[in-house]
Amino acid sequence: RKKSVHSVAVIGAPFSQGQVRTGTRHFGAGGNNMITLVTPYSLLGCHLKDFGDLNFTPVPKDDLYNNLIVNPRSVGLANQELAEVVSRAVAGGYSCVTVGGDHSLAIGTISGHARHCPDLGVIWVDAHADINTPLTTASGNLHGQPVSFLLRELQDKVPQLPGFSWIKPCISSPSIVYIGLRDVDPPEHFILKNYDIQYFSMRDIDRLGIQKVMEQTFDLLIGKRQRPIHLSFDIDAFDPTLAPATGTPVVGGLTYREGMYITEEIHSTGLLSALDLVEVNPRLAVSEEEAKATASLAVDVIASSFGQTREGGHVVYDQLPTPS
Ligand code: 5AB
Ligand code: MN
Ligand code: MN
Ligand code: MN
Repeated sequence: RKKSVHSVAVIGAPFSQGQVRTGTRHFGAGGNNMITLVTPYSLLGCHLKDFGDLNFTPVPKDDLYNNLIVNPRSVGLANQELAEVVSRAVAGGYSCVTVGGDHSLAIGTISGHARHCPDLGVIWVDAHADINTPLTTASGNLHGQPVSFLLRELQDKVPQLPGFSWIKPCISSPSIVYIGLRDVDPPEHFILKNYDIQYFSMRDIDRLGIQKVMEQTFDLLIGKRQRPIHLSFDIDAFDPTLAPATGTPVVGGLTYREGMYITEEIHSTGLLSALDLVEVNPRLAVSEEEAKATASLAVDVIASSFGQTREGGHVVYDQLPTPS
């Protein structure tokens, strides 16, 4: 296993306008959540820089696009601001953790990351493919569409939304691999197949096991050459029994062990350069326990991505006490 002291920037992106439920914004990196986040980091010996919660510029009159797409200008501007912060953090030598917020913020984090690391590869862990275009979405929610704005191959199918003109599509279809899919809309399935985008659905995980899935993921993304990894982790990839406090839960998700295996293996590559942890929404929990369980699962994902291991080797302990 590789071991290195990371400088980790933690950015709170309390942003929820990519979906219609409120609440996703209340799991930021700042405020009370910092307490739970700092503990595992300091244990891991990471140098932590807290960027606090970003204050996104509000857009007062943000009409629907096409009578359907919700908050396009707000989502566009917030992501433009987020991309700026992420690219500065990455350029400054930090690995960048963005705590959401809804998944539309991956538009900004991946754009910002790619400005400094144009060769990055994306691992998208999610129940959903989030690759609807503004013309295929049924919900109108931008958290179900971020990948469509980022993929070069798809751009002739994507209209220009108000607030989105700054976006330069920055990843090619061979540079993204999905893990955990189990709720894919028909147009999304068409896109995945037609553009030859690689994915491991829950069915694939059932068939192959998580170990082979990770092996094949790395073969696809870093088999030919080393490159920075952007992990975009939607908490709804986990089974809803583990992560109930999220907006679009889907039965039949990842177990805790599968989730930890994914992040441990990603850490072991030594290539993790940015991480999004999104769609945690304590307001949707029916009890305090549900909210806490979901948040603590999110913390485990982050800590494990940066070196916390189940076998305990991440804490430096190299001398046994001797009886005197
Ligand atoms: B999430 C759906 N495909 O487009 C849509 O949580 C769900 O970021 C999107 O993965 C879920 O609205 C977005 C039905
Ligand atoms: Mn998602
Ligand atoms: Mn999802
Ligand atoms: Mn969701």
